[in-house]
Amino acid sequence: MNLIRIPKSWEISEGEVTSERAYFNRRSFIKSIVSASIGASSLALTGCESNKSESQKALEKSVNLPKIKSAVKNPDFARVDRPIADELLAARYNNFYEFGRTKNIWLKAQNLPTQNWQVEVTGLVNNPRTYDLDDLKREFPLEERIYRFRCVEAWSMVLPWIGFPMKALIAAVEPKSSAKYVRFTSFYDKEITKGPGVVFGPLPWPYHEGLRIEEMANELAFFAVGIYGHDLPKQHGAPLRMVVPWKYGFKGAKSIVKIEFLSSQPATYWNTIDAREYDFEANVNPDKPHPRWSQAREKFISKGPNLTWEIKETLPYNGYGEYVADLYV
Ligand SMILES: Nc1nc2c(c(=O)[nH]1)N[C@H]1C(S)=C(S)[C@@H](COP(=O)(O)O)O[C@H]1N2
Ligand SMILES: [Mo]
Repeated sequence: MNLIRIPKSWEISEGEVTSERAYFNRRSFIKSIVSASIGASSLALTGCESNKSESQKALEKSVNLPKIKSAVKNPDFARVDRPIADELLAARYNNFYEFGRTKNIWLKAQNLPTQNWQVEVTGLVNNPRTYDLDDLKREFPLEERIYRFRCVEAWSMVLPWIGFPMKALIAAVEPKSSAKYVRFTSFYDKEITKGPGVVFGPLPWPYHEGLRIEEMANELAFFAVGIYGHDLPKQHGAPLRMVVPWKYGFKGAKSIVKIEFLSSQPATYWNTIDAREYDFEANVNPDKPHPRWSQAREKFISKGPNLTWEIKETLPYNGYGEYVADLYV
């Protein structure tokens, strides 16, 4: 298909080289460009290039997880106008900075300790509670939702999440009227994750994100515990991650350990690093360029096993305006 293209150098600077990577030194910057273009034509994207089949087996194992049989397909989100991403491609093209700066962290992310996971829900609520993962899966009916996903770096995919709407958790914990914002905090243990600690200054770990409470209550806002019919692979943010499909991907914090209801707007990870480049709201908007590149178009990734894409127009609110536009009048 003629829309599938090999990246030209100007496109690489827009997408493969992550905005975030501007914080890192020039050497790894250049190495990343080289490995990204090699990656586009070879299957093995792991450190172990000499043994492709071992790496391929490890990748397949990372997604070979228990099926979630109880999830029902939500008919409102049963399809979008473009195909779901190849599962193994989505599983080796991730952002998870705790494990490193490149897209290729899936193998390192297998060190994430997900057993006996607990999520503390606290702050301005009537029913604070610490849930373990089985509580969440049992108490909140699980559904499958196929959503568009758009990274601020201008690549996009369609992903089939399994989980439950955030508004169900809101109903369970009963926020007080003073609760206006919510902070979501990711797992962090630098002995385990070993990602970049310091760049120009210390990075503001743990990864943390925030929403206005009305945004969290919106029909679309979702907690994922699964993807592609099974439990969430570690590289996608196991065992619980946020999915807010009308916002850039960085708003969707992975591997959530804490959810706090607050009276004022919390600081967030990328916004703390560079407020000019990553605003708190971070709604997908083709008319609002990132300071260093346009957001008018995106590189839509779907087919595997190699990394290819089609250029598409970016949609306001990532195509979800009918659900969310009235939050921003
Ligand atoms: N804890 C944590 N959550 C994170 C990130 C991260 O580095 N750490 N990266 C974000 C970004 S920039 C994107 S695009 C998505 C990527 O999700 P995926 O790898 O499942 O596609 O995760 C988001 N959540
Ligand atoms: Mo992203």
